[in-house]
Amino acid sequence: MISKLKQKLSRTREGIVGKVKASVSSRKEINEDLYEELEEILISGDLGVDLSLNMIEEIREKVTDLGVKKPENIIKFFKSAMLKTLDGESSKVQPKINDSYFSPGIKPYVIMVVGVNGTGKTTTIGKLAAHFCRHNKKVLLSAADTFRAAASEQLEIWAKRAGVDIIRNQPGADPAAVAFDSLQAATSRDVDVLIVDTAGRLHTKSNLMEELKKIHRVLGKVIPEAPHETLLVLDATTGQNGLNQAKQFTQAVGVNGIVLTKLDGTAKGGIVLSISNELGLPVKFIGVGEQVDDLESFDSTEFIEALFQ
Ligand SMILES: Nc1nc2c(ncn2[C@@H]2O[C@H](COP(=O)(O)OP(=O)(O)O)[C@@H](O)[C@H]2O)c(=O)[nH]1
Ligand SMILES: [Mg+2]
Repeated sequence: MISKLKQKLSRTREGIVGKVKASVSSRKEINEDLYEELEEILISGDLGVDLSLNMIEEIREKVTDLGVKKPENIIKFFKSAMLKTLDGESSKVQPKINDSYFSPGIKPYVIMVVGVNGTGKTTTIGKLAAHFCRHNKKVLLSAADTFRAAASEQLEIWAKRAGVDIIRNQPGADPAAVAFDSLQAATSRDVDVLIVDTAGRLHTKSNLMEELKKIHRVLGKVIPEAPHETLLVLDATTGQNGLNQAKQFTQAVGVNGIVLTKLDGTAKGGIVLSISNELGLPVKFIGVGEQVDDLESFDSTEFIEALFQ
């Protein structure tokens, strides 16, 4: 498990931890120069300016308090500072994608997936569907991204691959109506989990949030608690921009958790820490590739081990 993650996160491993290790081992003593260099590494790894500065400050205090002299001895402080950031209130251990993911008695469990176009919503839904299926859950997908024909076709391909059903309508159909029909179908077909795909951009951008609110509301008309979970998909390669997107989506429909995709393609995986620090939302899943198995439940300990081991 860790070795797979290690390989998938190799760019961030090299981009942050690799650079920290190199910087530390090239020096004979701990001095201001070193702290500055470390700070730059963290900022360029997308941990965010505030978090990077705080982390260096914390490390500096530990070095002074414990009288640490050798530069390489501060690597373990990095590791613990990162783990501490990830283990804040919002990032408790996340449920694995298995039976324990769902609270007993909730059926259908409704997951609404939101996010900007291209972040990886449809791909993530396909991966989730396949995982849930493997745990003997009956899954239904809802193609409520009706603005591009290609969007529901792509979801259909994933549905076939995962061996699950899909509810789709003509391109241009009212997405809230598709969501409504899907939830009714899920109820009558005894489905365990319904996953609703949504648009990330409309012709008139300002209406996107209204459209998502409408979908959210309509789901709640069929089952008052639905959606039980709203996942926001963020693309790790877009860095700090993602945090602003997150705030908009959260204001519109509320968000229970983040799926951070494309961590395999970036050296700036420090964004995971930034999200935990700034949004107060848990990272529930990480996407580490385009294949069906390239989705992992996020586990802070595994993540940090994969970067430092
Ligand atoms: N490398 C990589 N690519 C991904 C990942 N998740 C999605 N993608 C790719 O990102 C592109 C956009 O994904 P898509 O699911 O269509 O995004 P959507 O517009 O939000 O539905 C596709 O080419 C996906 O294969 C990931 O975790 N890693
Ligand atoms: Mg899509």
